[in-house]
Order: sequence, then structure tokens, then C-alpha cells
Amino acid sequence: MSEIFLHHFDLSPFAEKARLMLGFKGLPWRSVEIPIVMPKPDLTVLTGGYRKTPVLQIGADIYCDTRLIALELERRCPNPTLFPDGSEGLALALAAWSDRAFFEPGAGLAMGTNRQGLPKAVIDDRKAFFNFMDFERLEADLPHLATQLRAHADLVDRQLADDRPYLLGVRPSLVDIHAYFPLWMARANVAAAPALLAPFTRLAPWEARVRRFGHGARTSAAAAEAHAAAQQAVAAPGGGVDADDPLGLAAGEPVVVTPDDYGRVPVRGELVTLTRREIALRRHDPAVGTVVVHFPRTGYRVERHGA
Ligand SMILES: N[C@@H](CCC(=O)N[C@@H](CS)C(=O)NCC(=O)O)C(=O)O
Repeated sequence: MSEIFLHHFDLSPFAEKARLMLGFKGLPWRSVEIPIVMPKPDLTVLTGGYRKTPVLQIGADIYCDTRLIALELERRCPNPTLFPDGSEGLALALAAWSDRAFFEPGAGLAMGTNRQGLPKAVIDDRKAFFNFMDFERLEADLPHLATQLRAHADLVDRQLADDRPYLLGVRPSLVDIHAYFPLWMARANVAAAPALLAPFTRLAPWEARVRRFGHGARTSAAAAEAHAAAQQAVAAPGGGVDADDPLGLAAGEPVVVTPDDYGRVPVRGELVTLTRREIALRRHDPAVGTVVVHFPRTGYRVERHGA
């Protein structure tokens, strides 16, 4: 397998999710630091516009979104599995909880508590990006956001009530990583987090177990190395287009793919894969050659380009 590049920055909670997956599987990877705010030209030349953090690259294949990053790491490196005891559907479905319901109050608390100390460029970027955050009343909303963070933390604590080591029982899984990363973000960025989370006594020992997944073997890389790796590689064969797909698109058609939540930057390309699990587009840029950009099916809108 070609080298794994993770395009990310250290403070990113979704990148922490991906780093823990890499650690869980004990993989070596190259770390490409990307800017915290737009523009991110070294990233978007690979993705065709997708700007969220993180993005995983293996040769000329570019994987957007941690939901697909989990599936792809599992496909390429099945052991140890992120989905023990038949937990794949449950673990993937839980992203709808962790990435939205649990993440959003933590992100609001982080932004609302630290707004004064953050550079204007970061505030302006996230105002435009996080469409779920009401920046006009963020400070006034802090108590409500604290209640939401605690209500979700309580769900995790309750799941650990019988002193099981991991959320699904004795075996660690992607479910642990999903539930962990919003807490990691809150503890790192919200001064009140330790007090807010103190009543949940089972969390800290479980969080310590998840932290022991580690981050794998990380070595840093310049963006130019990642671009050269894309230039030199040929993308993996696509998964084809499902004949029964309700959109009625055909392989090779020009399409546009857009996240359906926030950061709705469209990516254009030629359709390579359209299944119930994945969307992939081929695109070309002289700086990186021909690449295939992959997205999960959940949470992304696909349309015929020019339709
Ligand atoms: N659904 C995406 C969400 C990723 C996401 O929202 N990442 C945040 C940072 S943790 C982001 O992109 N922030 C803006 C940025 O990095 O430019 C995933 O699972 O990867």
C-alpha cells in the first residue's frame, strides 16, 4: 500500500477521531499540517474544494470525512477491527449522534467561552462555516450548551454503568472513538469542562483507555510530498455505479458533490463510484495529476453537473 497521508491540524477534534483510528490499527502515517482557516490551497488542490478537517490520502485516492475514513481504513487494514461482534451498522449510525448532537454543544461552548481570545480570522471563518451556531447569542447560550454537553456525556457514563471497559463491552470499537472525541474537544477547550463532567465518574478511566489507542506512528510531511505521491500513483479501481441508484446517474457523467450540513463547498468531477456507501469522483489538476476524491454516501448530495 502507498503511504498514508493525513491532512489535518492538531487542535481539530474530527482529526483526533481519525488519529485514534490510525492508532487503533497501529498504522504508520505522514502528517501534513493544514491551516485552521481558509484558504487551504494545498488541501483543496487535492479535494477539488472540500475544506473540512481531516482528509486522508493514500496515493491518488483522497478520502473526505471521518465516516468514510473509518470504512476505508477498515477495508485496507481489517485487523484489529473497528467493528467487533457485528457492530458495524451501529457504529456507523452513531456518527449521526457523535458528530452532530454531541459535537455541536461542545463546539459552541469552545467558541463561546474563548471568543475574546481567538483571532478575528478564526471567528469570521467559523461564523461563515458553522451554520448551526448562532454567533449573535453564543455567550447567552452557554448555560444551555452546558446542559446539552452534560446530557450527552451522561449517555456515555450510563453505558459504562456495569463497569465494562469499553462502550460495547470487553472489546474496543469505533463506538468508543465516536463518543470520545467530543469529550476530548471539551476538555481541551472549555475551562469549565472538568467541573461539568466531574459527576460522571466512569468517564475519565474510560477516556484513558481510549487514549491508549494512541495515534500510530506519525512522521511529518510537507504538502509537496503528498502532492508528489498523488502524481506518481494511480487511483484504486472504483466501485461502479449501482444500477438501482435512485439518482439514475451513469459512470463518467459530470457531477457535483456537496456536504448536506455545513461547509457546503461543491466538488466537481467525473462520476466513478456511486453505491449505498460511497461516492467517488475523478478530477485532474496539473499540481497533483489525476485523483479520485471519495465521500461517504450518508450526508452528501450528488447532482448532475449543470442540471
Ligand atoms: N463530517 C466531517 C466533519 C469534519 C469537521 O467538521 N471538521 C471541522 C474541524 S474539527 C472543520 O472542518 N473545521 C473547519 C476547518 O477545519 O476548516 C467529518 O466527519 O470529517
